[in-house]
Order: sequence, then C-alpha cells, then structure tokens
Amino acid sequence: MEFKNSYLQGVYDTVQRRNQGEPEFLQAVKEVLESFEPVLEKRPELEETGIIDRIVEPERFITFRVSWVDDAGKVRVNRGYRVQFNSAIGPYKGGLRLHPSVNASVIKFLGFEQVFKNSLTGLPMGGGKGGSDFDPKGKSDGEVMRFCQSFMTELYRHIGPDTDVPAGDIGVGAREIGYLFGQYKRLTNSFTGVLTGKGLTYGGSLARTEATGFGLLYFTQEMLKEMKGDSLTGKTVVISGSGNVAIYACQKAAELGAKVVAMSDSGGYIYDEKGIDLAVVKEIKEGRRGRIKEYLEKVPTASYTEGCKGIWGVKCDIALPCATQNELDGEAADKLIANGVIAVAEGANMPSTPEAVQKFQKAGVLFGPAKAANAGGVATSGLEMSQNSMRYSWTFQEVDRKLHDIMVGIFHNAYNASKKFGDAGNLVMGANVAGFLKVADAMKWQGIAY
Ligand code: NDP
Ligand code: 2IT
Repeated sequence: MEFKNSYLQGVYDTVQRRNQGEPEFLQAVKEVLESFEPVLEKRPELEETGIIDRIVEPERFITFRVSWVDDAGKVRVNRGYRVQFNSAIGPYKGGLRLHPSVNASVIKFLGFEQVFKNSLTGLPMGGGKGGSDFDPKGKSDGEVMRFCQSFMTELYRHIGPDTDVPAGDIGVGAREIGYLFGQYKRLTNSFTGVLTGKGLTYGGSLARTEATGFGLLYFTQEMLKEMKGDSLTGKTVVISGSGNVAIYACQKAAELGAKVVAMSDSGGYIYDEKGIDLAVVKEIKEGRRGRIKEYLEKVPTASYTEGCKGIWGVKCDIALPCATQNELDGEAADKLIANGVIAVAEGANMPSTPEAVQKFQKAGVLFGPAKAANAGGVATSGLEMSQNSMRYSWTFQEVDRKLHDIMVGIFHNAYNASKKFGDAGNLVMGANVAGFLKVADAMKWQGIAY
C-alpha cells in the first residue's frame, strides 16, 4: 500500500492500470495524491463527487503525425501531442515542448502539473501541454519553420483563444512561436491571441521572456524572507540549464545581490567563481544557439566539466534546477545538503526526484516546488492574454510588478495551505492543495458531464 487512505489507493491503482509504461506521469500523480491525504480527512465530499477520480484523467488527449521535408529533400515524420487536461477554471493553457525525449508520459505529467500551477496564479486558465519528439538542435531555420507549419496544420483545429492557448517550453522560443502563429493565422484567417510568448511586434507581452526566471527569484526571495528571515544578498547560487528559464533566473539573482557561480547544458557545466558573466552566456545561447563550454573562450579563468549532473557537487547556498525533469536525484541532494544548501527552488518542471525532495525536507532545506516556483511564466502568459483581449499593452514595469505580486501571492497561498492542513512549511503539499481546491470547487459546480 502506497497510501494510508484506501480511496486514494484505489484512484492511484486505476491510474497505474490506465497509464502503464508512463513513469513521469505516474510520478507526478503520486506526489499530488499524497498531498491530498490530509485534505480528504477534512473534506469527505471530495470522494462523493468523484473529483479526484476525474482530475487524474485528461479531458482530451490528441496525438497526430507531423510530416515535413528536410533541407536535403528527405521526408521526415514526427509525432505531435496535445493534452487538454482540465478546463474547469479557464481555457486549456500550457506550453509546447520540442525535444527527442517527448512522449505521452512526459506530455501528460506536464499537463497534469499545469492544472494546479495555473490555478495557483489566480488567473482563469485551465491546464494543457503539448509538443513533439522533433529535435530542433542542428536544424536550419527553414526546417524548423516547415516542422512548425506542419505541426500547426493539425493543431489549429483543436485550439483557439477561448479554447486552448499554447506557449513555449523546452525547444520552443520566440522563433517557433512566430512560425506557429503565422500558420494559425493563415489557416483560420484570424489574428487572435491563440498563442503566448509572441514577438513584441505582433501581440507579445513585455516581460514574458524574462517571466519564469524572474518569477522564480521573486518566489525564492519571499520564501527566504518569510520562512528564515533571510535574503538573497551575498548568497552563492547554482543554476542548472542555460535556456530561457536559467538565463533570466541568473539575471534576477544577480540583480537581487546573489552571485551565480555555475550553469549548464546537457553537455556539461561551467564554474566561474567570480560570478557568471551573463552577457557571455546570452551571446552564446540566445545569439547563436551555441554550447555552454564556449563560455571558456571569453572567460578563460572559468572551468568546464563534461556531464551535467556534476553541477550539484558545486558548493552553494541556493540551488535552482532550471533544465529538465528528474535532473536532481537523491545523490545530488546529499551533496547539496552536505555542502550546506539552505534553499532549493524549482525553475524546471519536476526536476527533483521524489527521493531528493524527501531528503531536502528532512534536512530542513527550504523547498519551493515547480508548480509554485516556476508559475511566473504562465502567469505572464495569462497577462499576455488579458492584454490581447483588451487590444492594449502594459509597460515592462507594469507587467513585472504584477508578476512580482502574483509570485508573492503564490508563496503565501501555498504556505498558508501547508499550515492549515497540518504540515507547516511543506510547500509541496501546500501548493498541490491550494491549486487543487479552486479547481475542485469549479468542477463541483459545473456538474459531472466531464
Ligand atoms: P530551453 O529550451 O530554453 O532550455 C532548456 C535547457 O535545459 C537547456 O540548457 C538544455 O540544454 C537543458 N536541458 C534540456 N533537456 C535536458 C536534458 N534532458 N538533460 C540535460 N539538460 C537538458 O527551455 P526552458 O528554459 O524554457 O525550460 C527549462 C525548464 O523550465 C523545463 O523543465 C520547462 O518545462 C520549465 N519551464 C519553462 C517555462 C517557460 O516559460 N519557458 C515556464 C515554466 C517552466 P541543451 O541545450 O544542451 O539541450
Ligand atoms: O511549464 C510552463 O508553465 C510553461 N512552459 C509555460 C506555459 C505557458 O503557457 O506560458
């Protein structure tokens, strides 16, 4: 028996039976169901209305063939996905991931977590996610464009500004969103806010590019202040990844007085004891899609180590995993704890394994789970949707201030829920429960057609 509560055990047994061979999805569901144990004691009607049985089953799951022609004239085939997980509180909302590791399990775990994350933002967005096993690495702009056009040629019939609003994730940034938007507009003859993360000249929001990384630091700042009476000033920080989330986490950490000493990509990590020169990283990653080891060409005093896992052996006060799922395991957690880490906040989705989370919590390390800590990206996507609906745009400062307030609100919402349900400071439980209760209420009032 994995659960104390037999009803939750039954729900999980069904999820396991229906989703065999999908370890990431089962991992995400198990963590959330564990958080519901204290809630069910106080709210037995959740069992009677079948809310939990329903919330673990996606409303719709779409897979499709994506054929495109490469630069050599060869036909290539990938698989496209969109999971429309839950629409109780708003249109489905969530990113698209392009990475060779994408499969049904990865898309479903991301879509499931998005339901709770989007609820935590306080904005009216349901949960969804999509993507493909297409690998943008090493592809020309023309190949990426043809892939995106083919992908949208199927996806467009399933989405819309009031139905489902995709955005970026791993491998999907401004370039891909532009190609996807152009094709949607052509197919439907309509210019609408059907995607977020758009370019600033065609409906994008200021500060969306920065939002996930900035939001992660606003969350971390509030967590340190409220739970430890501490701040980011003078802290040493390690950030995994060097993509969209990692870069703007690094920028905001430095602005708030911390020193980031290590970053990585899937090849390895750099260590710069003077503090990472972010202009160099931006030029490599945003300027020419290069590799992190090229940092040494500009900063020869830094070091590069092959293999991305070693980054967790670098001594730091704060660790911010911002690359991908399960990148920080029990062994990595042991090293961070031995080196005196005081806080971990997840910029990536589910980057810490369950074993790592348990170790942090047991050691008294502050732990900000992804659903809360990285919600700044989708929150600002929600603000982009608002601006598109108004046909108006706010200044960078206006969006950034709203983002800051949303992240502070998310922290307190999760922290208060952890206290209310008997495990003060357990933000994993607090975030899951706070996100869930709003969705559950909306589902209850809308009846049982879904
Ligand atoms: P990017 O594609 O911009 O960057 C991804 C980074 O992670 C790269 O440095 C990449 O290295 C590394 N990475 C990806 N896959 C792996 C892997 N299997 N092993 C090791 N390193 C890997 O993506 P984002 O920065 O947008 O996303 C990073 C994480 O943040 C993801 O978990 C995403 O779901 C999450 N997230 C993103 C949001 C957003 O707004 N973009 C919002 C909330 C969460 P390499 O280049 O070598 O592949
Ligand atoms: O995981 C995430 O929250 C994202 N990739 C952002 C989704 C969005 O719709 O902006």
